[in-house]
Amino acid sequence: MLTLYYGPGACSMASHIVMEESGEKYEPRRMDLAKGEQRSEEYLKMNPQGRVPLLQLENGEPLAENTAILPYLGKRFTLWPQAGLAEAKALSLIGFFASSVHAAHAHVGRPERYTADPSAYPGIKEQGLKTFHMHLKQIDDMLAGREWFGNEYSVLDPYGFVFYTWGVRRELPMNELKNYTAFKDRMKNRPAVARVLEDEKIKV
Ligand SMILES: N[C@@H](CCC(=O)N[C@@H](CS)C(=O)NCC(=O)O)C(=O)O
Repeated sequence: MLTLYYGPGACSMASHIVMEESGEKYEPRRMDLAKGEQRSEEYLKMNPQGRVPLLQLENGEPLAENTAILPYLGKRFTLWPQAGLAEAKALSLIGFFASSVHAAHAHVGRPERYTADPSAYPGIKEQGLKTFHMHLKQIDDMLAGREWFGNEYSVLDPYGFVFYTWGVRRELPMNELKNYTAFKDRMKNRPAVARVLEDEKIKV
């Protein structure tokens, strides 16, 4: 059985939704990130980065990073765009989400990663929020005239959904992003998404 280590409201929500969508029995392991459970000696042995998500495979092997976990789960549960260019585009979007959108948000929540000078935190947070908001607008444009990020529902959608919830958390004017908001409503209508939102106690 697969084991998923996740933190409520974290980027691991994407894998959490995928596991719920899959219908496969799995072991969800909730981590209290505020308490630092991700930095316990035992957890660091599995993921030296001290981050979620972490997927533990049936043979005990750990797999870290959204960029690897989501394609792996997508292929396992046929939630992955298979055709040549569709797959390349999926990887392109996952790369953008992980390295640009998530990274911009990290400047808001974790300014200490980017400077040793606490007096610089406000400027880093402010610019991070601006960049994050700019990326959310780009995502809104990508969704124009589309139901899902790919031609069909896939692992890209739960990942894209996470950043909407973060926009709400940071009190950005998300309702102005019409395509993204309609996408969020479609996601919320999926029973697996509703279960995860309830479990992680996320209002969106
Ligand atoms: N590059 C990693 C980033 C994972 C990541 O930053 N996870 C955050 C939650 S969204 C985390 O575990 N934070 C805990 C910490 O930084 O201590 C990925 O995409 O999987």
